[in-house]
Amino acid sequence: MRTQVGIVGAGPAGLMLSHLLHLAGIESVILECRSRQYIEDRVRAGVLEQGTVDLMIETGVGERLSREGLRHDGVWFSFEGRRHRIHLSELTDGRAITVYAQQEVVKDLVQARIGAGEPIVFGVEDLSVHDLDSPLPKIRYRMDDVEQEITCDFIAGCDGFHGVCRGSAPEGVITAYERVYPFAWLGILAEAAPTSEELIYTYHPRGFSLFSMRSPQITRLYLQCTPDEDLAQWPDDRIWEELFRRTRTEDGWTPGVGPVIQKGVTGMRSFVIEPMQYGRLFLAGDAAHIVPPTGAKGLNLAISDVLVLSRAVEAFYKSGRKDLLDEYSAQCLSRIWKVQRFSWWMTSMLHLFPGSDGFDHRRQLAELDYITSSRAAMTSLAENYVGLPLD
Ligand code: RFL
Ligand code: PHB
Repeated sequence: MRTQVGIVGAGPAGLMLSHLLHLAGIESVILECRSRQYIEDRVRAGVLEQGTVDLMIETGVGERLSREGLRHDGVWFSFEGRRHRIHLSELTDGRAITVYAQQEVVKDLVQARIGAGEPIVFGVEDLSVHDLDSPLPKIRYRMDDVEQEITCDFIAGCDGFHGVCRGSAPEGVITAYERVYPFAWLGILAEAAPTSEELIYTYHPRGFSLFSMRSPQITRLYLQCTPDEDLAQWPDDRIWEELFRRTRTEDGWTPGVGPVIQKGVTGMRSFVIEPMQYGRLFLAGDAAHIVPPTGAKGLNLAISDVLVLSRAVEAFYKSGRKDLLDEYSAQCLSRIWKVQRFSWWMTSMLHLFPGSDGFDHRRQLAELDYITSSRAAMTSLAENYVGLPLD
C-alpha cells in the first residue's frame, strides 16, 4: 500500500492530523492498535483551550462541541476554606475554556474521518517503522495474521507515551528531559449534578483535590494520592469522606454525591523529547511530551503540534518547501516548554510534597493568595489556562 502520510495512533493527535491533512487535499492512513469502541470509550481529559475549540469549529468538526460543550468564563482556587474566582474571559479579551470530554472529541474526529471515506485501520498488531532517513519510510504491521507494509512520504508518530515510534530513532539522536512527581491522582466519575458551574482547584494540608465535570449530570473529581495507591483501599465512602474534608468551604459548599461510575489512578510526570523529528518521522502529542494533568494541557498540546505539522506538510506538497518541516520541532518546542512550565508550576503550587514543612506550606499559601489577588498574576494564569496561541 502507498500513502502520503502514514499516521500511527488514533488519539486526538493522529485523528486531528488526518483531518487537517484531508482538508488540505493530502492523503493519510491511520493505524491504531485498539478497537474503535475502545478509543471512543477511553475516559481522559475534559478541558479544551479556546484555540482547540476554535480550530474544531473552523475545520467543521465542532458542531456537537458548540451544542454540548460547557463554556467556562472562570475558574476557582480554594484554600484555607475560601474559594476565589479568576475571571478568565475578562482577563483575556473574551477567551475561555470549554469542558467537553476527550472521548467526545475522538468520536467527532473518527466520524469525520469515516464520513470522508478516509481509512482508519483498527486492531493492528506488532507495528514497526523503517527507513526513516530515506525519502520513502515504511510502516509494517500485522492484521488478521497477515503481514502488511505501507510506504509513505512521511510518518507521523502519534502513538502516545507508550508507543513505538519514539524509540525507533537511532540511539543518541533524541534527548529526553523528565520529572516524575512523588504523587498521583485518584480520579472518579460520579453520577451527580455538578454543584459548581466551574472547576475548583483546592490546596489542602491533606493534599490537592479538583472538582470538575463532564456534563450537567456527571461530576469528575480528583484527589492527590500516592503513586502506588491501592484502589481496593478506597471504597466509595472513603473517597467521598476525603473529598468532603478537602473541598468543603466556609460558605458550606461541598461536591454533590452520587453513584461512582469509574475510578482510576493516574501517575504524574513532565517529559519532553528534543528534537521531535528524525528523518521523515515526526512525533506529535504524548509520543513527544507528557505534562502533569494539573494544567489540563495534554490534549491541547497534541492539537497544537499537529496544526504546526499539517501546515509544514501542506507547504511541502503545495510548493516543495522543506523549511517548515525542518522547523517543526523547534517551533513546537518553544510552545511546549512554556506549557510544561505552566503545568509544573500549577502542580508545585497546589500539591503536598512529601517532606515539606511549615515554610513550604506558608510559601504555597502566599502564592495562592498572590495569584487570586494581584491582577497581574491572575492575568498571567488566565492567559496560560485558556491557552497560549496555538502556533
Ligand atoms: P493518545 O490519546 O495516547 O493516543 C495515542 C494512540 O496511539 C495508539 N497506539 C498505537 N497504535 C498503533 N500501534 C502502536 N504500537 C500503538 N501504541 C499506541 C493508542 O492506542 C492511542 O489510541 O495520545 P495523543 O493523541 O497524543 O493525545 C494526548 C492526550 O490523550 C493526553 O495528552 C490527554 O489525555 C492528557 N490529559 C488531559 N489533557 C488535557 O488537555 N486536558 C485535561 O483535562 C486532561 N486531563 C489527561 C487528563 C490525561 C489523563 N490520563 C489518564 C493520562 C486527565 C487524565 C486522568
Ligand atoms: C478533568 O476534568 O478531567 C480535568 C480538569 C482539569 C484538569 C485536569 C483534568 O486540570
